[in-house]
Amino acid sequence: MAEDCLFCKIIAGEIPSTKVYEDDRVLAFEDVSPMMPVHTLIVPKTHYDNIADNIPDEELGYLMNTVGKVADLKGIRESGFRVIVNTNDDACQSVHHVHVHVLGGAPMNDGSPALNQ
Ligand code: DGP
Repeated sequence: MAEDCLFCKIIAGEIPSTKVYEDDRVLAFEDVSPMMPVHTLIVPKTHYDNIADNIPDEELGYLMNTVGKVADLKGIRESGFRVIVNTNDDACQSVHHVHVHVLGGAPMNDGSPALNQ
């Protein structure tokens, strides 16, 4: 657990969240400020600052494979969804614990706020 990391505190249950999926390696929970009808975040329980933080291949693969589980749980596998991993300042990463945004539940295009947020 990294000191002063918001998502580490959510993982530890110190800050409440609306859980979508959890196992021993990852937690998926609803974004507090949803940009789409479905907006779920997936985090590894181990702290990494961002996707370029030398995450072991197996761990990163597990994180990304959780996307499909979340899509099923949220009912958006067939309709479609977008996955975003903001990284550092130019991409407006605000929480420096790697997280995958899963966005869906309505049609998107290339000008979607989900890409321009
Ligand atoms: P990013 O900009 O990629 O770092 O996204 C961080 C997301 O985290 C942002 O969409 C809002 C969400 N968020 C921030 N604080 C909280 C919180 O306390 N609880 C939950 N559920 N989500 C949060």
